[in-house]
Amino acid sequence: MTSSLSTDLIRLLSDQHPKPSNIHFQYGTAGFRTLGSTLDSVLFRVGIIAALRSKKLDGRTIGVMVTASHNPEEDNGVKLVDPRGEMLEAAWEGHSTTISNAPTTDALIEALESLVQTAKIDLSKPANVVYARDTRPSGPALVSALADGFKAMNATARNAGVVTTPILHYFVKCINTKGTKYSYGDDSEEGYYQKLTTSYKKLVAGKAAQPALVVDCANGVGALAGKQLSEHLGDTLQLVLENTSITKPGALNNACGADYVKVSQKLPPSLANVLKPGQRACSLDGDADRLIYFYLDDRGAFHMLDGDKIAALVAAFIIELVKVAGLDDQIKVGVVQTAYANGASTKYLQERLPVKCVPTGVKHLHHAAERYNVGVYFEANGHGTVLFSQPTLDTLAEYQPSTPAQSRAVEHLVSLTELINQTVGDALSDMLLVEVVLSHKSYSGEEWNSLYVDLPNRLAKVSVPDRNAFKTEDAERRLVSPPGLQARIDELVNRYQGGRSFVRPSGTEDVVRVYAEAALRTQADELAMRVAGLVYDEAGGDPSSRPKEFL
Ligand code: 16G
Ligand code: MG
Repeated sequence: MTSSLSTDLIRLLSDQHPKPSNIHFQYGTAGFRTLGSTLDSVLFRVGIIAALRSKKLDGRTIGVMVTASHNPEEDNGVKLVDPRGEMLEAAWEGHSTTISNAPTTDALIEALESLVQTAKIDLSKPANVVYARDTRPSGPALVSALADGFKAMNATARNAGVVTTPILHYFVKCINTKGTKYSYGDDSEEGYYQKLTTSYKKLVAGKAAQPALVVDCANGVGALAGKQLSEHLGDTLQLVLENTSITKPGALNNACGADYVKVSQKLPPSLANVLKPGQRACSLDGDADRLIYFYLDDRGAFHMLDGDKIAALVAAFIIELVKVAGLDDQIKVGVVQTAYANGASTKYLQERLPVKCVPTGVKHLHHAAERYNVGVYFEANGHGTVLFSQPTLDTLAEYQPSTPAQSRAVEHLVSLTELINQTVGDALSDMLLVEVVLSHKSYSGEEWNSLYVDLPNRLAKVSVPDRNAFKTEDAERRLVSPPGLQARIDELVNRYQGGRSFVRPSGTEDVVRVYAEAALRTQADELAMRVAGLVYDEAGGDPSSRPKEFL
């Protein structure tokens, strides 16, 4: 191990991955994300950054995931995963942005040397990395640029192949806890499926088998994982995998997947002849970290059960188990949401347990959820999980139940801690979690849906010249800049019964997003459109993108 950067090697390899001069890259909410064809230099540099991050953390393994999730097939992206399987520490998002924008190889080497100095990185430490990609066609070339970055740093890198984002997070946590008392599991795909399905089988033992569940795999990596999961589940849960065309050009996330369902509030057309009235179905997104359920009623009308409905279902179930176990004095359950949570869900949850609202993005939700004994967090878009604190895990392990009912409830809680991916939202793990609750409650989709009635709502987006001109406060519920715009939004909102609307800059796309809800469908649509118009006029947006329809 040397104690300085191998600048000759970095130079040689960096010259093969030049930065395009006209693009500014930004490590945003979900890492770097843009057109896959522009990301070669970014991937090379992320390889170097991952190695440095590992050295900084004494050689602990860092994860790198190459994916653009629910975004179009031509997009791609990359994000780093910290050693406990959680999102990269915020300061390093800034370092990553700086390094990705160094215009030349010389500037890159200078930026790296400066990072080594300021972050006090001991270069003699080892660098360990595990990486994976989704099914995007641009993936293999980008992964090879990434591998050049590892090579430039002489890092030990393990290729985990083509897996879902949550599986990569799982690997990172397993590798870093191996052989300790916090060992999280076996760091293999087999280990992941075994862990999920073993706990699932325990949780539904003795319950009547549920009717088959239709799974829309978004023509992405969830199709591969869904197949393996299904094989491990055997007869315990029949999955009907749809939208599994992972090699068909243009198919990924196209008119299918969790984002399509959530934003358009429609059934993927490809399922029109598959889904029977009353049958449960769900959609994963392109990297299988989001989940949205839905069903058609007897009249063929579409009903969506989004992240908010999942949070309500799951939180109520866990609270009940804690109570039956006799642990309600010791284990407090709380929920974390964002401004996108449907107002009706917030009301429902607030009547039952503590609820906190935080800015969009998994890292905000995850950190807030860590403050509860059991923290249930879900974004309305279907990304979420449940975190059990270490003291809570210890309580569950040590507790001496005094009745068979208490004992059963504790066993179920322990199995839930195994079933639920503790690192990040995981569509497959969440799907099994939902199925457990539905089976325990004997709920149909319709019964689940009737926990509360969603307020009609609408999402819109507006292209503006500079989304950074939009600044928010109060967990993104109010705009502080451009000045005066919030007052005009308030004035509009007041004209609608049950009206609520907010505007925020996207962290993943060069747009400003608008959310609106109101008591009536037509009013929610109208409010969203009018607020979007206001944003457009304020920002002097591109005429071709003046809001005409909802995207
Ligand atoms: C990313 C985030 C998700 C967030 C979304 C918001 C992660 C893993 N995912 O998909 O949590 O809801 O971005 O996108 O952090 P936006 O800022 O473009 O609205
Ligand atoms: Mg995703």
